[in-house]
Amino acid sequence: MTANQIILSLERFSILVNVKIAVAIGLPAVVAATLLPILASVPAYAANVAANITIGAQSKTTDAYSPNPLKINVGDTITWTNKDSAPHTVTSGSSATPDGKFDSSPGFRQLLIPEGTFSHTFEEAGEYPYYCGLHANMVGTVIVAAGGDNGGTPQDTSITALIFPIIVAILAASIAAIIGYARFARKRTGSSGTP
Ligand SMILES: [Cu+2]
Repeated sequence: MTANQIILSLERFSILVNVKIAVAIGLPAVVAATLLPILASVPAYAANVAANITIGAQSKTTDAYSPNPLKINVGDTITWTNKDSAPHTVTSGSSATPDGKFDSSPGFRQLLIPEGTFSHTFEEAGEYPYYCGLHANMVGTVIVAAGGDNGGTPQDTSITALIFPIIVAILAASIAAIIGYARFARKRTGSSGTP
């Protein structure tokens, strides 16, 4: 091996090491950036949450609506579907007294018929009791968290939700590449300086 060949192989080794360093830093950064919003549950996602009025609901109480309680985040929309064969309502309030926050059937003009749906978006955190205007024994609660994981509610996986991790991943990969290149460039200057 000539001196030039040794230097060349050292340089190749140096590139290899720096690529490994870049991958070692970049890969966990990409994984972390992808998992971060899932773990932190960024509250900006407007999730669509499905709920049902269950079969035989009129003879039920806290199990008439499912899931119950329904835990969501601010900005989420719940859509109730009447899976029962009888008409019902989704009316906010307690003790059979409406509080006017939401109602599938104001004045009982439009009942939730079988397979009928009613949607409501929750813009404020808090607990929202509701009941059926026809069968006051049917009761449920929506619990809206100010932000973050409220447990059990699937988050939106649309492209909007992916933008943040993608930006973080690109930034992390760029930083890793710059660090890797800087180390390589320094070693290269050092090896050419000493014959
Ligand atoms: Cu009912």
